[in-house]
Amino acid sequence: MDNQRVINISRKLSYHLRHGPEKIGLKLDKNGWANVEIILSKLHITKTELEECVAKNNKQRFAFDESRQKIRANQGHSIKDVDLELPTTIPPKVLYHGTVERFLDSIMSDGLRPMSRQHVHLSDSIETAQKVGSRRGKPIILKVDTIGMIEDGMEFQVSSNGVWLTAHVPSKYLSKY
Ligand code: HQG
Repeated sequence: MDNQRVINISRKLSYHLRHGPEKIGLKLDKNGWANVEIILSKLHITKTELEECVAKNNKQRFAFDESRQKIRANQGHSIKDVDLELPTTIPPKVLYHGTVERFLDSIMSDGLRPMSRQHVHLSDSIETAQKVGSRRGKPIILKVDTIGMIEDGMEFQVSSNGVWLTAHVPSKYLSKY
């Protein structure tokens, strides 16, 4: 498949597996898994094409189950009922979040909120945070003091594609990089 087709299919997968499964008559189970056959028929693609999209996705956004009959998104869901059941994990001492200037006042008073997603998304690399922030303009990188958060009882999970997730980062754990 050419790259553009891989990207187009991946965008549809991202949308249906994280935000709007019902738009194509798909159901996600409580752990976010969807039936591969239904996706193939609704998106008019072959299993080989789907497998290529999963393998080539630049952020490894999707995963098959062992039987390869189910697929789910590794992170980024807005659907409240989906629980990926990721274990609580100790992160590196510092994590990063890329954002833009216009959100800073609000973030510094209210902390980082999940907004429309289930979790706040953080990364262990400055480079990734820069890419995430650049989606919205000139990136501003915030450092998250994870040690302080853990001491105060907050928890982290890491998705299988390496995105760190948490419920809320109060502003006292945030500083500008
Ligand atoms: C901001 C992409 C005002 C936050 C990326 C961000 C990532 C606040 C935006 C993943 C705020 C939410 C997630 C507050 C947070 N006041 N603004 N209190 N708290 N914000 O897209 O982290 O391609 O939901 O800074 O690569 O940008 O989808 O989060 O700018 O990994 O796989 O509100 O999405 O991955 O935006 O990106 P998002 P994000 P995928």
